[in-house]
Amino acid sequence: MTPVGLHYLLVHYDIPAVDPATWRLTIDGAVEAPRTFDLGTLRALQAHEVVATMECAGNGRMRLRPHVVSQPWLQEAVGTGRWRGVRLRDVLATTRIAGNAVEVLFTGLDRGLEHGEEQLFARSLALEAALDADVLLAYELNGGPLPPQHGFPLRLLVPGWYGMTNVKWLTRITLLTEPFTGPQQLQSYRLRSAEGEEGEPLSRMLPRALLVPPGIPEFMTRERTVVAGMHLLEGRAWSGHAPIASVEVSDDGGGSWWPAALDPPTLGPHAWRRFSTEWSATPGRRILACRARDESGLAQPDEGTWNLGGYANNGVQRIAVDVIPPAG
Ligand SMILES: Nc1nc2c(c(=O)[nH]1)N[C@H]1C(S)=C(S)[C@@H](COP(=O)(O)O)O[C@H]1N2
Ligand SMILES: [Mo]
Repeated sequence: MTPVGLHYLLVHYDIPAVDPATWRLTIDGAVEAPRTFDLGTLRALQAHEVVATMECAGNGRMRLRPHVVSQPWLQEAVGTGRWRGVRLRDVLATTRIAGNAVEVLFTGLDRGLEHGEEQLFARSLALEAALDADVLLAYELNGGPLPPQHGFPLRLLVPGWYGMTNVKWLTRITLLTEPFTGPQQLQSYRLRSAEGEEGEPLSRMLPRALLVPPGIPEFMTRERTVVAGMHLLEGRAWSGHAPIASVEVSDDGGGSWWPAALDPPTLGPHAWRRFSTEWSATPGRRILACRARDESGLAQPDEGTWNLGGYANNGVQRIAVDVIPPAG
């Protein structure tokens, strides 16, 4: 589990200051009767908990060449939280959805300018995906109230999907009879190789494995130093498409690989899996790497594919390590 203060943050505009006493959630659009909920009414509904790994679609962007100007993530934009709230489908069941509804639009309270347009952060989901039993309107994270920076008082949580799906500071849920065409849907979060292309929308997280870097870092380069001998290497692996099938580790930058052991999925189907392996470190310069494959057959590429937004770069992690002889 990621402690709340160590969970990454991605905030497009400003964190809104919300008074929980006057906050309301509105359900409208293609429904029989629009509905409004206050926090107390939502909390009185059946609660549901999901442990989910969330990763920003821009994680790994800094490793793409040429450089893409946006949030310059290396590989830190991922975290695993215990989210508690109500099932979206239970909330939607309090009114009748029109037969011609195709999408559900989620609108946050945060306002800003982007793509030359003033907007509230808003994203949609296909109705079928929105009705999944693990899709939550979350009001708690890791046993405490949702902190302001993570969407207080209520956020959407769609396990397995890239971060942008999980709209924070929810104020409105609208049933749509036509696909949403707002800027966060049609301009951002699409895989495009050139300007003007329509592109593919991003959805579920691609597989990725990350090692806990062994030894100690050098201040500037972040390269590691370890003493020769046996070391336990461990890390976490996840995919939004299917359970992790295998993780492999290398100490020669990916020339040769050996399998790591996977822990059982004790945190449930939507959380990362721990992996570990023994490493016999011999003196010299080593490049550690790891790569995951999931049960749908998706595997990490050596290098991610460049795209305009710098999204979904799940190229393998590489860690430079100087292995030094034991003292004396
Ligand atoms: N309302 C709103 N929701 C949002 C965002 C935002 O800027 N505004 N950022 C999105 C993005 S891009 C990501 S990666 C996740 C990050 O969630 P976290 O900050 O709680 O980790 O929230 C998503 N939901
Ligand atoms: Mo993101």
